[in-house]
Order: sequence, then structure tokens, then C-alpha cells
Amino acid sequence: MTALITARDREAAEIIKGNDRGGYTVPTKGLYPFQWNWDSCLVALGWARIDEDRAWTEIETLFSAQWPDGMVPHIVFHRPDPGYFPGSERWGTGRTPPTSGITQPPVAASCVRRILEGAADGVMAERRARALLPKLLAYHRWFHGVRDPDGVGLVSVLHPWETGMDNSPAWDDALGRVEVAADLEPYVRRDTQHVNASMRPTKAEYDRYMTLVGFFRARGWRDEITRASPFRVADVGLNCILMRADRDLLALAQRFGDDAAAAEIASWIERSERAFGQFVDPATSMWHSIDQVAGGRVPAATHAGFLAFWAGCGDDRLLALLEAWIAKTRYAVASTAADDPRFDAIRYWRGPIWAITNFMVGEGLRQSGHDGIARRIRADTRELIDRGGFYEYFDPRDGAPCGGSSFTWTAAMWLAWAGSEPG
Ligand code: 9WN
Repeated sequence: MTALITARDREAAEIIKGNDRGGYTVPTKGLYPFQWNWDSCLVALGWARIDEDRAWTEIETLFSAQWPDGMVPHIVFHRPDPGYFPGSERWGTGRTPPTSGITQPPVAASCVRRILEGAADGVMAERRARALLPKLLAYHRWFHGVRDPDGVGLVSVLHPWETGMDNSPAWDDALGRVEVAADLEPYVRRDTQHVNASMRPTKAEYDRYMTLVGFFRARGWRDEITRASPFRVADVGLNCILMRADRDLLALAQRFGDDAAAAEIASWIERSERAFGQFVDPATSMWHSIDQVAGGRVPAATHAGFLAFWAGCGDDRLLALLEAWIAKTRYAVASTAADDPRFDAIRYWRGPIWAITNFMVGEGLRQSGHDGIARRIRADTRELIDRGGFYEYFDPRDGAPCGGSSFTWTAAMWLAWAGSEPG
């Protein structure tokens, strides 16, 4: 834990504290009034600069909603709030506290390791990380089992919300094929009452998001939905995040002397490493998601492919593609390449820059020895926030801030990474 120095540091801390609802932090007031899975874990990195005890609590609160089979839900509805759709009733998972029935990119183990290794209070950190280890292990075991029922080394996502990159062009074809249910219950969106509709997913996408929720709910959220889902994708982003989290979990298991867990995790890593070549398009060397219903790699390339660096799998060919990608916009790293017809500079995951993915790509590059480009991505993130404020995401052409304001994970990325002195 290091002192908050600049006015921006203090502002970031105030945003995080202002979004604290007691044991968990909402992504932003109004638009997202509950606890989200990957938001909370990344936000814990920011809390660690303010209050280490509170950082651990953030992750512990999330895991208090873990399902008996190990799944950690993407939303925990600690208290009712009519300001967000779909709320807990629509999910119908029957859990206490109420939760959604799908998950999100598993950044938890990576965040636990990072907080532990940077902790000022090492004794507390050891105790709390050790207590989280079996829960993290159960979460990863669920992914590698329930979401990879044939043991192929790639895990499946069943809903674009599980990827965290909801309306990425990578899902256009796979989601487009999901037929909107004829008996889809009517619904009223709340998101477009908080932010401009031009920045959010479309109605056609929402109809399909809700069709999928209805499909899983009708099947009682049982494991069979992995094979039955009309949307089933091996998301390159989530698989890379899981690979990285497996490596971090392995380090935790070794540190705490759990040899059986370490052997199990090592076997997952080996299996996935063997399968990861399937993400790579041999013609271009770019990493793409795989559509497991239609078969084959999806045509769209997105910044999720560069998470291969975070996974410890990036190579020089991918680095060259990233350099070319970055050269197309003023700021790095656009979520879709600016010369791709699918690029939309302000619509959610179809072009804008996100501080959290910049953090993962940037740290992955630094840790694999690509310091120059890693510094560039961090400096850009720092400038975007410094000029635009703590927004949900940014236009890669001119840095205009977009989406929700006073956004928790942007503040957390400032404190944990981008705002620290360039080094
Ligand atoms: C659905 C909270 C979440 C993020 C996701 C982001 C967005 C939700 C939504 O907000 O998704 O989960 O309603 O749009 O896409 O990455 O976790 O910040």
C-alpha cells in the first residue's frame, strides 16, 4: 500500500469510496447498482491502495455468493434496485443472496495474487488469500469441468455477458443465429435511461440476451446447458484470462503448500496450452474466438486477442499486429481496429478503449519483456483518464469520455496501475 499523492489519486479514491455499498462496490451509481464479478476483483486492486482490509472484503463478499458447484455469478443482487434490467426475478436462480445464473471472466485469482504480493500487511494477506484458495480452486474446477465437458482444453461461454465484452463484433454471427423466442416476456430496458442509446447494445441484441436467459432459466440452470445452448463460444478473451488466472492460482497453491491442488492446476494449464493454437488464424497470426455451434474461428478480430500476452502466450507476430492496430487511432488500445467495417468508436465494446483491458494487455506485455509498448499503453490510459475523467470507457480517436461517469474500475485502474509514475 503506497500513499495517495496527486489530486487525481485522491479523486479516484473518493469515487471508489462513494460507490462502496458496505462490503461490495457498485461499478457506478444508477447504471449498475449491484456487485459485478470481474468489476469487483479488479476494483479490489484499487482498494488495496486505500484500505487493504477492504480490498480483501470485496473479493470475499463476491465469493460468499459462490454456487455450491463452484460457479461465481456475474451479478450478485445484494439489495433490490429497480434501476437495472434484468433484475433478480428475471434470472430466477433461487439463490440467497439472489444472483444471475452466468459468470464473467475469472480475474479473481490474478487479483488475489497481485494484492498478496504487494501487501503492506503481509500477515493479514497470507491469512485471507489462504482462506480464498479452496474457493478459487472450486471456481476454476467448475470452468474446466462444466464449461469444458469434453476436456478439450477450451472453456465455453454461453452468453455474451459472460465475456464481459457484451456486444463485441466477435459475437455478431453467433448471437445473430439465436432465434428470438416467440414467447419472449416483454421487458423494459433501464440502461438507455442512464446513458445515450448510441453507446449501448441494440434492441436486436437485447432480445437475444433475454432469449438466452429464458432458455437457461427454463432448464433450471443445470450443467446440461453447456451442450444445449444455442450460443456457445470459446471466447479468446475469457480463455486467456482463465489461463493467466490458472498460472496465478498455481503460484498460490505452491506458496501455501497444496501439492494436490498444484498438480491439478498444472494439468489444466498443460491441456489448455495444447489447445490454444486453435485460436490463431494461420493466415494472419491473429487470435480469434471460436464459434462452437457453427464450428470454426469467428471472422471478427478484437482487442481480446491481445490478451494472449496476459495469458503468457503472445508471440512476435501478435506483437506486430498490435503495433499496427495501435497506429490506427490516437489512443491505444481500441476494442476493434479502426479500419474494420465493424468499428464503432463510441458504441460499447465495438471500438472504445477500456482501462481494464488496457491494464491486462499492458501488464502482459511488460511481463513478457515488451517494455516500450507496455509503457505506451499505460501512458495513453493515464492521459485518457487525466483529460476525460473517470469514465466507463473512451473514444480511441480523440479520447472523448463515454458511458457511465465516476466509474469504479476506471478509478481502480488509475490507482493500481495507470496513475502511478511512468516507469
Ligand atoms: C451486463 C458492469 C458491467 C461490466 C461488463 C459490461 C457491462 C452489463 C450491462 O457492465 O455489462 O453484465 O448491463 O451492460 O459490459 O463488462 O462488468 O460494469
